[in-house]
Amino acid sequence: MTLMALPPVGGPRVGTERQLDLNIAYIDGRIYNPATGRNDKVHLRSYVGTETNPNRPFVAPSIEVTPGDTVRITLNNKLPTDPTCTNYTGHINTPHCFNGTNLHSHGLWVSPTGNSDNVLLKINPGVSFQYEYNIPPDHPAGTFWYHTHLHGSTALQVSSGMAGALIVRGNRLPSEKTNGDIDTLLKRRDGAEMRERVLVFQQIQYYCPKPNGNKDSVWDCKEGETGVIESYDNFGPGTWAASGRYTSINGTILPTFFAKAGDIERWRMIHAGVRDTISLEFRKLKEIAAASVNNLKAADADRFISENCTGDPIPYNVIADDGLTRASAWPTTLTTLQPGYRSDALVVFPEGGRYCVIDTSAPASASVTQAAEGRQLLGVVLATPDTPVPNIQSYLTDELVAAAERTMPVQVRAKVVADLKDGLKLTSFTPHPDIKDSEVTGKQELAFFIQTPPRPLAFEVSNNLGPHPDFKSYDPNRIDRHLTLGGVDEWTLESRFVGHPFHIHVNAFQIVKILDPTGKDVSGSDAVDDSSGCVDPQYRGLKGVWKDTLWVKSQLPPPDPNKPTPPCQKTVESGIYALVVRTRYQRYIGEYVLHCHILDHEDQGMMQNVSIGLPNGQGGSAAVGHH
Ligand SMILES: [Cu+2]
Repeated sequence: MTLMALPPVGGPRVGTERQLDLNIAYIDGRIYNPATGRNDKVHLRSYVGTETNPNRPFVAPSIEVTPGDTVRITLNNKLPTDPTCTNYTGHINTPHCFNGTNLHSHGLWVSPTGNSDNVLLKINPGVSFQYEYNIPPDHPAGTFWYHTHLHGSTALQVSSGMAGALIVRGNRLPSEKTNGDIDTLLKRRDGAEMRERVLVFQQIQYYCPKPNGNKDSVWDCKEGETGVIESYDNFGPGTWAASGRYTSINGTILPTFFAKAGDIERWRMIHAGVRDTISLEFRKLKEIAAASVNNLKAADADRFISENCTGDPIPYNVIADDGLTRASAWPTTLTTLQPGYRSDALVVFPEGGRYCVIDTSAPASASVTQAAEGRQLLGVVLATPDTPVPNIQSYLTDELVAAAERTMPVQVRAKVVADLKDGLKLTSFTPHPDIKDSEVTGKQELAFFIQTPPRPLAFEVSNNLGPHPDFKSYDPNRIDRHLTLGGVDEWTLESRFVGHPFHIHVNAFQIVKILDPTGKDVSGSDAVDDSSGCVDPQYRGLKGVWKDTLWVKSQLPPPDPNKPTPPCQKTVESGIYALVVRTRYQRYIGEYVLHCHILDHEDQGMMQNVSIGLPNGQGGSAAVGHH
């Protein structure tokens, strides 16, 4: 499988307006299945953009915008009529209205109300609606994404591939007073832009219903059968591994990327999947193994990687998390991407040859599946030879310093260069100033929880972390938190039952500290998080980083007494993590949501309504909205 770049779709540009039509309809297509070597027939809901590549329908078109743009996206819901959208009598937290939809611009700092990033809207079959995102001129440039977000059908539609990249490009240079866009630094010696790849990772977990109703064999799609996603019954713990499906990249399974040794590439990675944590690593692939990659069963991938993806992992540098440029590049060999995360990395393939792009193993408590995961192959890079790069870190530093000396304004040039030479600091490119202790005006507490049998299964959120947390499932008619515009809250996030990725709309947050169950801060640059019994690298270096989605790690359920305890699986006794983050409520008012980004948990109730109101002038918040 060869991967072409996604064609950017900004739609026709009129002044600072951009327009795009997205039709939502069932599409018949094919998805490559490495286990059988066949292209499985699938019948899935999909976004159909005016310029979508017909060969890769199950990833939405990339949208590119610049700060100051008005983006109009018209959703035309052409799915069949669905009585569970119009005459629903069931429970709000039972998945329903699979043909209803709406749109969320994940990570954008725009209004959450009216016809903007309003996920409380419902676009039923047969209805068209035009969203309007007014992207403010001071919006950070970075890697964002969009996806469907109707409570009750979110996981089903995103798992069908209804997600795409939303890239904000900026050309603002830093000055003595204001920070600039990292885009202005990433230039080659010849003045051209550094090479860039937009990578949308998706986990399309289609199944093939059997005529005899057998549920165990639904992952085995025979010739002539059609893969669908029409139920939540096949979501849940263990199903991803059982399905044998692969994480796709830009709609392609096991793609090949063509690169040149020594080029600095910006990988804009978006975890648009729901089912599986991605721990990204690059290793050299033995030449002799290259041919066998295309017929690789997911269950055999771990063995394949051990035998063929040899050598040390390739070091690379993360420069932005969730689209927001870091104060310092993070040198690593492994990045943990949870559902909803973005990661911008500068990657250099040090010599010619083939490289494995690997989703490496993660400890159980670090992953969506809540099980110690085997490794998966995501794709292969074919790098043409050039002058080898023996030391990536010093090479990257030299190239970025050279870029800064050519491109940065004279007033800030010395600072930017000194920063780069001091461990690749990027302090002239961060979008938000740090939130100091003195700025904090209030606090919020949040805990996630899943009620399990013998009690009825329920997906819940609490507003307090005390001994008697008030766990509640989502109620569309209840505002769970009243926040005040201009306020700055310190939030403490916990999970009382397995891990969940916390996501809040509108305003990003800054990570203050992440305490493991013993009270040790595991977010420092040299911290070691080994509370699960294995080293988990995902929190290291996150102190001070801005994000909009963050994994809230927790204890695991008690092990099955009839099975041996797997490695890396300390359980209830090991307690819970406390994540402390701060956020400013700036510019926008109205109602919006926070939720778990394992989207089937969200659909089943792990979500809250929050409202930002104007200050009432008396130290409180004035009521807003219809409640
Ligand atoms: Cu969850």
